Amino acid sequence: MRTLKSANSYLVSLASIVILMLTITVFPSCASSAASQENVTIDLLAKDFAFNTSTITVPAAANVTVNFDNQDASVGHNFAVYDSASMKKTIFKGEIIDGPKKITYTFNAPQEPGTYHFQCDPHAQKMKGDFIVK
Ligand SMILES: [Cu+2]
Repeated sequence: MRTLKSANSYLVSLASIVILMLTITVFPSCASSAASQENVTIDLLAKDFAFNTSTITVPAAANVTVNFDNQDASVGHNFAVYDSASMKKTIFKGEIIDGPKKITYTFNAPQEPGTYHFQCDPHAQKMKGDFIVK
């Protein structure tokens, strides 16, 4: 009886140690994924009805800052991100500003890596590109 009891308490201690070790092993990965939310700044220029880039790449879930510079006088441009060119899902839609003017947009990149779509809403046929999340 007594040996059985001590064997049981030995098992309980062993289980506690295993749980503790699992907790220690799992927790740092949670901490590092939270810390991986990076800050990214993109300088984007709109001039002569064109963006200065056709590809923007950011890390997943990044805090994105877009310094947008519309240099077209009396023309309204913006920056917007969608799931695709068919615009089924809006990731971010920036305010349209008439140039010459600058504006700072901030938003969170999608968690899911993939190739998304960015554009200027009033000129989506010409002013567009790939918004890549890695
Ligand atoms: Cu535009």
